[in-house]
Amino acid sequence: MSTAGKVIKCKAAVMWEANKPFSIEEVEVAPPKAHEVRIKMVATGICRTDDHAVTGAMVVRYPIILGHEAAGIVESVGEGVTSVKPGDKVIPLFIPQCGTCPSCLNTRGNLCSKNDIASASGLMADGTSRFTCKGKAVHNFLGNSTFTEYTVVHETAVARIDPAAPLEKVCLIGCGFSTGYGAAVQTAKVEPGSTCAVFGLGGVGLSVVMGCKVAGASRIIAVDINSDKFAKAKELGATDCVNPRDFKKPIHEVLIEMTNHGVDYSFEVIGRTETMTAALASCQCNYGVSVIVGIPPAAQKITFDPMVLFTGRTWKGSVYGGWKSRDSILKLVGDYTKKRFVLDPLRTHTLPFTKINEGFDLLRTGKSIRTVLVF
Ligand code: PAD
Ligand code: ZN
Ligand code: ZN
Repeated sequence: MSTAGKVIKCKAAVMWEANKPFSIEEVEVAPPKAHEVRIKMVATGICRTDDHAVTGAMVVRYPIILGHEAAGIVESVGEGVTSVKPGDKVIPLFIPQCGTCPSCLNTRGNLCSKNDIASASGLMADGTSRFTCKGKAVHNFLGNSTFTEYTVVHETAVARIDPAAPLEKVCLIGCGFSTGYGAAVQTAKVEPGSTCAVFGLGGVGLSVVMGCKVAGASRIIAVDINSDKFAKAKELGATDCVNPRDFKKPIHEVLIEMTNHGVDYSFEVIGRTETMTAALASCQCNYGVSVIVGIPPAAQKITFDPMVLFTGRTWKGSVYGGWKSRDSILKLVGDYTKKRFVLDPLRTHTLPFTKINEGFDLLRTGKSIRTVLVF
């Protein structure tokens, strides 16, 4: 029997307040309104950004259903939706692409102004939620929410993909892989023969390493305080691995010594202010480029000597790897199916969705790269 137009009762992992375990609850998911799409989730990765929302490092409104790195199948569509139809395999997008805002219209932009990162409303465009639990409205996360059997997103925040794509793998294109890979090939535009330093070797940082390698970097220095991450970094293209805890001097001095003058490109893929300034100081003083990929922790500020930028360095940020989300998903999934890059090394664990708390423990204890939850 078709569920279109009806409220669906299903399981979701609800976060009622910060720093608590996820609670698997029965929720009601309302039908999609005009220009919205209801998706049946098949697989979702666990990204550090979800954990930032748990700890308060990223400000969100509770109760909330987190998750933003997923793949699923369209269950039904609201009035006026033309880009996807029921049965289509899709990836929901945590950065929409409306096509009409300044960033969407500019060839260099990708952070659509309809994004919900800074505003953190947790609501659909009409100011309401499609989720309720125990009679209470539940917020969405970045217009996405994938830790649920069904979700509703705006049609500008969903992309149809090749029906042959394996959803438990390509879900990582929804965030971690594309963010890291794009930061290297698109935001920094790493040049052949250059030297790179990647701070933080989680799923996103390792994808930066892959991007630097594809771009032809001759030296890729992987930096992490957890040396267990080094084997995989080497497998994916790192030429050197450095643990800042093995040195008495600051890590930027270590990197400057290793490269004589500093790296051409550095990437902060952790989300800490001190590593953001360390990554900046590690790049060559005149033409070095440093990219912030890690989410800036809420309410923290950076103070730095402007001489660091005056000499010529470039400091920039990168959200979703600089990709225009809807336009790029089809190409990224196509490149994956053509084996232009790998995703398997990023997925270290696969768990049933209901074991979500176990998945977060693996991330917090540094044991996983990506855990994929399957429904
Ligand atoms: P992760 O937690 O899997 O990886 C972070 C890595 O950093 C781990 O291996 C840690 O051991 C390491 N680390 C922690 N502290 C230090 C330190 N002081 N020095 C060196 N290494 C350290 O996270 P992830 O790969 O899922 O995400 C990384 C960041 O990127 C995180 O802040 C996340 O929120 C952000 C992100 N940004 C975007 C975007 O669009 N910009 C998208 C997705 C994730
Ligand atoms: Zn993410
Ligand atoms: Zn836009």
